[in-house]
Order: sequence, then structure tokens, then C-alpha cells
Amino acid sequence: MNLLLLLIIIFSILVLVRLANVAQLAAKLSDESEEEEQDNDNRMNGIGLMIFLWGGLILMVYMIFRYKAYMLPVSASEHGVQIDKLMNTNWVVLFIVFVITQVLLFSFAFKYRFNKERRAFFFHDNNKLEVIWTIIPTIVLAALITTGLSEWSNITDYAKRKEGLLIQVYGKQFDWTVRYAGKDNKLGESYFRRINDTNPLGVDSLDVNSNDDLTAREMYLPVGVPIELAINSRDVIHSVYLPHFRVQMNAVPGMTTRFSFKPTITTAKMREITGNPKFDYILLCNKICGVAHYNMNMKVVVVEPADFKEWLKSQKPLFENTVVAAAPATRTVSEKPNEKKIVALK
Ligand SMILES: [Cu+2]
Repeated sequence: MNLLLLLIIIFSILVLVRLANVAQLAAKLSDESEEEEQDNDNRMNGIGLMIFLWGGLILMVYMIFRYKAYMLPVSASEHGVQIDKLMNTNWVVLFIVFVITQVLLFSFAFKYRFNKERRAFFFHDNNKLEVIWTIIPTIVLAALITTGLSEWSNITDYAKRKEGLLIQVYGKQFDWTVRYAGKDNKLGESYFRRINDTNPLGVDSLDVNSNDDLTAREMYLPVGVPIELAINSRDVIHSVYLPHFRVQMNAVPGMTTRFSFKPTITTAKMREITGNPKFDYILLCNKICGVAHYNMNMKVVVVEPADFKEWLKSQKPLFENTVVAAAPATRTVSEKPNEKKIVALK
């Protein structure tokens, strides 16, 4: 199929070259002067440019409306509304600048194509013009960049919302695991050297904070409650991407990255909004992290806080046979001890 396409392109080019030769020969035979021939060429090129310009612009506008339905629905998070506003402002500015510059570029090429009657007006420089095309873009770009930066610093200002529900998102080739911090809203310490078959997140079972930690294969979020994601990776760089919440943050091995946001629309409500009864939020990996990267995702469900509590109760505790005793050192755990410290404490 590809070979066929290549052959078609090559033969089309050859045909065009032959046609151009034929036209040249025909011009010679009809005693058309070289000048006239060049005028004709210039006119055809000019008309071609205008067709390209208006055809392209019309096609662009058509595509925007044709594929609008495939764009993301309204933002399902609080900060996402601001991001969308910023994004739309950027698009409007880009669209205006794009249309003005392209129309000028192609129209000038058409209007001022070679004409032997016309002499070009020469000027060395024009300060007024230079000032205009330096100052206007500077102001517009500075406004876009500063509003973007201030919005980003608002979004990443964790000091403002320390009370968020803490969830660890743990990425590895090629799946995600989420760990809920439980009642204390504190995640037990984890360390990669503790990772084994029964403890895939490498959590310290003797850390009191890990007592009530729960893991899940789906991410449930209560609506209207601030969420704080603590993001880790076991192997390579992944990226936590929640497109409907306008959230993205890299998962980097050896460090914890964070992202705070507040979901505002439940899955049920979003199904109404999109008119799609099968709609589900999704967590995707947004870094090409290996062969099965395309399949590295997790279902995300946003529910009312009461339903969230019910769901959380049904989730698997991290350390199932944990016996909570007065002194942490006497606790028995299902985790295989793979660290000297744990063995010694036992
Ligand atoms: Cu990945």
C-alpha cells in the first residue's frame, strides 16, 4: 500500500514536469515571448498562493467545528476551569495573529508579484514600523506569560491546601497502583529496597502510619474534597495524566512529586453532561515509557463523599494480618521481612 502511494506520488511529479515542458514548448511554438511566459507563470503562482491561503483557512475553520466533539469536555476540577480560560485566551490570540500574518504574507506575494511597469519603493529602515512590531508582541506575550505563571503558582501553591485527602499514585511498567492514606491521612514510609512480591510498594509495615493504608486498582475520588497526589515511580519516568481534571505531573524514580486539585463533577454528572452513559474518567501515563505504555491506564471514579467512604471500607488493607498492639515492635505482619531493621525489631 505504501509502495503504491510512493509510486503514485513519483509518477504524479513526473507527469507535472512533462506538462510544464509541454507548456513551455507550446509557448515557443506560439511565438510567445519569454517575458509573457514569465508573466503567465507569475500570475499562476500568485493565484495558486491565494487558493492555498483561503482553501487552508476555510479548511481550518471547518476542522475546528468538525472535530470539536472529540475535544475534552468541561473541566472536572476547580483549577481546570482557570487553565481552560487561559488556554482559550491563548488560542484566540494565536488565531488572530495567525490569520492576520498569513493573509498579509500570501496577499502581498499575490498583489506585488513581478510587474515590469512597477518599481519597488526602497527604504533603508522605518523606526515607527519597528517600534510597532516590537512593542505590541512584547506586551501581548508578557501578558500571556505572566498570567500563565501566576496561574501555575496558584495551582502548585500547596501551602494553601494542606488538608487534602492524601493518595499515593505509584507507577511502574506498565500499570498504576493507588494507596490511600486511611483515617490518619498519613502514608506509611516506603522505600524501594523493601519491594517484594507481597509488598509491591515497598511500604514499611512497622511505620505506624502504614497501619490503615489501603491499596486499590481503581482511583476513587470524593467530589468537592481537595486531593493531594503523592506520585512515585518504581522504574522509569512515567507521567500521571488526568486529562478531564487538567492534571499532569511526572512520576520520577527516587523522588516524590505532588499535585493538588479538587474534583468538582462526579462521574454520574459527567455522563449527563457528555450525553455518554459509558463515560469514565481515566488516569493515563503520558510519557512513552516502554512497549506497553499505550496500555498503562487506570479507571478514575468520582463519587459523593458518603459513597467514597463506603467504597474505601471495602478496599484491601496494605498489610492484612496486622495485629495492632501497644508497642509497634511487637506487631506481626504478613510482609516478608527483607530488611535487617525489621528482623531485628521482631
Ligand atoms: Cu508509563
